[in-house]
Amino acid sequence: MRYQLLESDVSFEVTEKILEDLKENIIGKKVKRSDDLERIVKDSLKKSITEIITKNNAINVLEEIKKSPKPYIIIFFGINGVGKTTTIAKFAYMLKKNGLSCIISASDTFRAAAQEQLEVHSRNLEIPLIKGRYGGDPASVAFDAIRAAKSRGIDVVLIDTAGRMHTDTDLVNELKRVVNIAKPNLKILVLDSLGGNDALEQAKYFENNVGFDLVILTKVDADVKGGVILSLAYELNKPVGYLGIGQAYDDLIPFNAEWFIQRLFS
Ligand SMILES: Nc1nc2c(ncn2[C@@H]2O[C@H](COP(=O)(O)OP(=O)(O)OP(=O)(O)O)[C@@H](O)[C@H]2O)c(=O)[nH]1
Ligand SMILES: [Mg+2]
Repeated sequence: MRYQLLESDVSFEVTEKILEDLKENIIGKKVKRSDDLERIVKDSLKKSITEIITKNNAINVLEEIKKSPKPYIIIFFGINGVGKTTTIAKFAYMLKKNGLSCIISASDTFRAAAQEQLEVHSRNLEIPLIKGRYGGDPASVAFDAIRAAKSRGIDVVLIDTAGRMHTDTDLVNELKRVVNIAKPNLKILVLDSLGGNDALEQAKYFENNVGFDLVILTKVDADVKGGVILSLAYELNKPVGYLGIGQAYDDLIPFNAEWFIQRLFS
């Protein structure tokens, strides 16, 4: 059992906690048949996992947006290639489907192709985009997007940012600056589920340096169990709000604890 949990990228601490719960639940229980034992074990696992995940329920972003003053500002960040830009396009699509207007701030002025990548999405989705100059100031792009949203009465501003590793002190400081200027209502950390427990390390790093409210876990369509979701909840008190399950615009789904438990033990 321990091995199965660790194999699913559940961190050591969380695995220990789940097994402790299990021990407590089994001791003193009369087991008549082996069926009973299996059921007790399954129930105990489900209970402790559900407890961990639902301890910090993700906020309902759509509801939050609807009841907040316009524009509601969301910034997306994370390390290189995790799927930030793609996730923003999916997020914009979801907003549109829910009757909310948005504008995208292409604040990744660091990677040459980032602006063009968003331009394609913006055209496909018919969503306005504020572009930046290559090498330009990402905070000023965000500032322009927010100003445009205010003057056009747009509901939501989605800010894309350049991927950064913790070794990029300059880029991390730059991210802090964008956050200070844009004053986002919501800070979303994008994590790649293929990164396994490294994703937890990234989360700790971003939490200590910038802070974040919600995780979007991408590439869950790959054959991963996503045990990092448990670690995020248990060790950082951070909820996963959405999962990326493919490359199409509608491949973003709200996180669901039951779905997760089924997957973990399938
Ligand atoms: N299968 C799958 N692929 C995804 C998912 N999300 C993103 N991708 C792919 O991951 C690759 C990187 O996505 P981007 O959105 O460019 O990632 P990024 O974080 O913006 O990258 P940088 O801006 O370079 O840091 C692309 O090929 C995406 O299509 C997902 O949920 N599932
Ligand atoms: Mg990008």
